[in-house]
Amino acid sequence: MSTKAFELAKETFASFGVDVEAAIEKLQNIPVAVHCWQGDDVGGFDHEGALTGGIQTTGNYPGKATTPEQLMADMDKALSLCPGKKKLNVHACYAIFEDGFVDRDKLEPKHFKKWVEFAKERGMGIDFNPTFFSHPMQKDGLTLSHPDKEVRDFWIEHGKACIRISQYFAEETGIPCVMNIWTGDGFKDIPADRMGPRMRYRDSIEQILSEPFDFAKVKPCVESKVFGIGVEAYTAGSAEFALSIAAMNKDRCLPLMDNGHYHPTEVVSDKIPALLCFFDEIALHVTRGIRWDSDHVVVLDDETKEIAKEIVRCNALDRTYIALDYFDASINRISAWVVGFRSFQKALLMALCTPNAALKKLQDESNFTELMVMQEEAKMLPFGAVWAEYCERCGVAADTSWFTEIKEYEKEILSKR
Ligand code: RNT
Ligand code: ZN
Repeated sequence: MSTKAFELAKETFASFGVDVEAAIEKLQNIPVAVHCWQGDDVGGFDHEGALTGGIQTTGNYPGKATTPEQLMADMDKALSLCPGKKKLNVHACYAIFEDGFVDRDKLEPKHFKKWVEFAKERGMGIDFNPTFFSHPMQKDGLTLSHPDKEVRDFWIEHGKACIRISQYFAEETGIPCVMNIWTGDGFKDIPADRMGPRMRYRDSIEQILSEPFDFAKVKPCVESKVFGIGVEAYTAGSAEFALSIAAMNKDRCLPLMDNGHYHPTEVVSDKIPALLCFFDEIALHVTRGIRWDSDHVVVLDDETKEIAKEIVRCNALDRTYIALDYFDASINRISAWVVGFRSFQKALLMALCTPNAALKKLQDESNFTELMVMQEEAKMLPFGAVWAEYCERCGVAADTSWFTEIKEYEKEILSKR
């Protein structure tokens, strides 16, 4: 039963030409991928030891998941507190070895059977990521761009194995699988050869993409980055590199933008409409960098809202694969999942309830004074009442009572690990 506040809000939005019922319905069908790696600080199950290779988690909050069962249970808890449509995002290092360990170049679909069961039981598709870090074959900070062919070949085989696993995910779930290639390949200090590693990186990615797959089902992406920890001077997979390789292989590859991977004054919200002019589909990692690619939990800040607005305004909801990508080890990890997911849902809801058509008209008529007035006015529309109604319809709490559940889970389960 909808509240009085919602009915009033609906009228207000209608007077701005916004149909909130349509917005709510749309939002319920926008898949957002939830990254398994928030649950264990990007640990995985195929190795002991630290996260290496250009990324870092900080913090040591108690209760981290250390087994597939724990990670799945924690994810379930998080998913149950989030409204909207979810997709599962798994990294190759989360392989589950039931009949013996194999290295990353030998991974097979069977090592992810449990994840498929988990996703199917919850009606989710699966996105996938080869893991080019936290492994001894990452040598001298390099994988696919290493000068030694043996190193490159190991990682090319890993990439190909992941294509086959992605195809399996898509076939099992009936939902396309986005497979994202990100490596931290780079140098700590000024290199003498910037092009060589990129030529090798290009060749390696193209070899991975030569593995047969159905592009309607598997969506390989290349994710760029400006720099990583320990490799501050040079990154092989720079923005220009990643965009160009996707553009040159448009029949089998998409660009992926992570909003933590650019210079601090660059914004992905402005890059989305630029790429949509050239690519049929694009992929995003939504994160929150503070001063660097710190991967803080996504909150409802201006850029998060702007990213959601661009996807909606460009009418690109079915051309944009949205995934969350952050890892905060300093707070309750389940809460981190929930805050990030709910924040992006709020951003999408606000985008869908913004009078985009009316604002665009003002711009096209060069009515910039009124455009400013209306854009500011739109910020104060009663989004909260619509959010509450949306949560109610999705069967989750609109207020912070979800956090009470997390505190109980922490007391009953996490604190006993
Ligand atoms: C790293 C990239 C990459 C990773 C995941 C774990 O900077 O953002 O996407 O976060 O693959
Ligand atoms: Zn990312």
